[in-house]
Amino acid sequence: MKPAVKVTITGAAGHIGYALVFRIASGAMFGPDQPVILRLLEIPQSMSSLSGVGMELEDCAFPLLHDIVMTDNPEIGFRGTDYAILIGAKPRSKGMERKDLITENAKIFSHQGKAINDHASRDVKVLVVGNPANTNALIAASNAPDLNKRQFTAMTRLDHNRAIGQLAGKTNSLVADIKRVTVWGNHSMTQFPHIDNCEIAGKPVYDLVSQDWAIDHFIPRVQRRGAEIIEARGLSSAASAADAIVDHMHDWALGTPEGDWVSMAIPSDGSYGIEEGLVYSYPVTCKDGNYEIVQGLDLDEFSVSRLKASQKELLEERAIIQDLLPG
Ligand code: NAX
Repeated sequence: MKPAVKVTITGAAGHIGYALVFRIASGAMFGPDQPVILRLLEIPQSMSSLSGVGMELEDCAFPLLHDIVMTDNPEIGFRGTDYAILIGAKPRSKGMERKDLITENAKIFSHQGKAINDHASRDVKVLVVGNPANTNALIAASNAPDLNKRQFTAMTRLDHNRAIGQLAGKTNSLVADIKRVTVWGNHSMTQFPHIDNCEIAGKPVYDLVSQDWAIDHFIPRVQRRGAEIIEARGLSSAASAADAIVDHMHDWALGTPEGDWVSMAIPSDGSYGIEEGLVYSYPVTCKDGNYEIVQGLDLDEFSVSRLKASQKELLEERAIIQDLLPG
């Protein structure tokens, strides 16, 4: 049997954490032959609730789950970890300005970036989910000088999956037949779900839907899907977010299928004119634990303007937390 991989999950007692940990322990993330050790990190106030999650994990008797560590100490939580999934974040409270939310969360992610730098495996792969996810990933990466910035990513896979879901519904197609969807930019309302390169069952997408539909219905629907779910459930997305986390880490570690790509927010290398260093969502392919940006896609004027709008928002977010970026 393979040696167990260590997976740290922050905010493990929260809504997304509760929907996620059982799937990782069952083998959904790394496959049915890969044992896992879960390191669950919470804040002191949530440790009692976390102990209940731990009991339920034990009660599942997952054959692949070799150990569970539960802690409110980041040093212990990140010790030797191979995969770090940073979900725990401060929610926006009543009357809180967006700027305050960004600043409050920046403190958490700078602290956790340092702890990952000092205690995690040198090959750790980090996924930031807690919002504002792209900027939190930038802060965490900037506070981990001994690691490569490429080891820090943020999640736009839920947006990517939402885009595929909308296309499947509209065209009455199978999800498995939809290829080459991209979500560019920030995980926010400025994200740009983009289907110009998409194929459905081998046909160009615009044989099946019009460009007007894409601009007037599809893009805003995907951008607002989170709000639509909150309105319906009275709670934000949890199971679908957990599913997207499984997909993101699975594909990063084990690879993307031939002929397709996925969306990941990663430190920009300047591709497509985006400022180097910003954590920006691109189309990527993954192989052997690495990712590469898909190059050479044609972008029309409308698309370029959407990419720039999301970049502008990320630059504004970065300006708010500039003093937490060392150097
Ligand atoms: P919950 O409030 O249910 O859970 C958050 C958990 O994090 C709580 O148990 C809390 O005790 C813990 N926590 C807070 N600060 C912590 C810290 N410093 N260290 C460790 N744990 C800490 O929120 P949930 O619905 O699970 O959402 C979590 C985050 O995901 C939010 O920031 C949310 O906005 C974000 N999302 C991001 C998505 C994405 O696609 N990138 C989609 C889903 C979600 O909205």
